[in-house]
Amino acid sequence: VFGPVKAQNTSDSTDITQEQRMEWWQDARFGMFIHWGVYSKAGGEWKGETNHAEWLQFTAKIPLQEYKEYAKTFDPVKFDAKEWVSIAKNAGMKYIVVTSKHHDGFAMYNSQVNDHNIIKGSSFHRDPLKELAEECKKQGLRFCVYYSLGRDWEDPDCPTGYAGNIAWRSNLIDYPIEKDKKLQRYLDRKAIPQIKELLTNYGDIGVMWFDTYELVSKQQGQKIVDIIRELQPKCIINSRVGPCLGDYTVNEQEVPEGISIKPWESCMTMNNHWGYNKADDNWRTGEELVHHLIDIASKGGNFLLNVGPTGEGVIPTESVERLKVVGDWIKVNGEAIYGTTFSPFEKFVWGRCTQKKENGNTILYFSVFNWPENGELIVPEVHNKVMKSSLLASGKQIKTHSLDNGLVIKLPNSAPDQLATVVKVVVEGVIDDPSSK
Ligand code: H79
Repeated sequence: VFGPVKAQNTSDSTDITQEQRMEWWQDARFGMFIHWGVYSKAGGEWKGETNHAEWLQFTAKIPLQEYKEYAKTFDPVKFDAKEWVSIAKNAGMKYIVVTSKHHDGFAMYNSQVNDHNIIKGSSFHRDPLKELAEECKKQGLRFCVYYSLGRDWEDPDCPTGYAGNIAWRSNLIDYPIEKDKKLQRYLDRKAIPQIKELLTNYGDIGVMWFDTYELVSKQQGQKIVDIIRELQPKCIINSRVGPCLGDYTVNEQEVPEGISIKPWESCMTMNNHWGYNKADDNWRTGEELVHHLIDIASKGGNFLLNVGPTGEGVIPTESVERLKVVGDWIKVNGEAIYGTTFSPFEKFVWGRCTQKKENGNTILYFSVFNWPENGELIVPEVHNKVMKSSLLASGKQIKTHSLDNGLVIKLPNSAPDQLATVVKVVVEGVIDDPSSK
């Protein structure tokens, strides 16, 4: 897909365009987020409180030395990279994004930068990122890493705190010079060397997924972008590397209302926590997840769905069950998701649409959430000639006819798929997208 790349040290002068870099990602549409670390062992429970998760060190106010002692007992003996990657693959996911270092500053890989890592600071002595990277390669998924950039509770120079008590740098007229020097020291001593390790020792990294840059300046973020472009020009960078930087924007725990033609992603948990919380049984249903995936695809975005494996290294069965529901649906209906682009219509009350262009025609995929009582779907303002229409799952032909105000699709009396039935309609030519109306 990509021609020869010439690594240079600014983001704009590499020979690979952003569009080329984003190609696999835009086709992929669906990935697995994995929040896993020392905190997973507690399962959210600390001294009787049960509402902690990946923020454990902060929310339970655990002193660094005590957290380091706790890390030494971390020993996820049941961790099996092959199992995790298979679960993602069977769910129809095309990439995984795994926490290489969360806010606790603990590297979940073999880092030479300091001892706060899984090889030197835990009982595990294996490098799960290496195992996951190799397994992804075997099974054909892209390996991507999460890195907490602007928050690190191990490094004395990195500003601590959270969104509630730290202002965003862009809102500060005078960001104190000494604080900026400290942040720079942390970047030079820890973050940048670790980013280089990740980009050097784990083969191709699909995405560098940064989190929390609140106090990182545009120049500081740009320098990190330049380093990544130099080491791996094909690596995609999310927007949380610094103000107004990166290849695509991130939405956390929400899906935007409308369509966006610029690349974007929604990351979401299946229950109320990112990291494993054994007391949290507020699970979304498989159906909700399927609908989110379709909704996001219809708006031109990617869905990054989270799992929080246990301290033993096991993805909770509740998550696996739900991923199976999504996987079973996508095995039959994946054509309506992968390689599609955003809907040419505003969203419908009965469902969503994605599309693909092919030989001068447009393939429309209508995913029906709410089956119409009269068996008719109305698609307003479509006057293109219909070449073919069928149910995607069975290939069964269905009838359509045109009215002055649009296209009418005749459906069977009841929904063949309770989660979402996809109707595939091939029309001649193109359909204007809503932004051009
Ligand atoms: O990694 C996940 C979160 O830990 C991280 N981003 C996602 C992908 C994140 N960092 N900051 N935030 C999310 C926003 C801050 C949330 C908080 Fe809280 C609300 C901090 C304190 C109150 C969540 C709830 C953490 C503690 C309680």
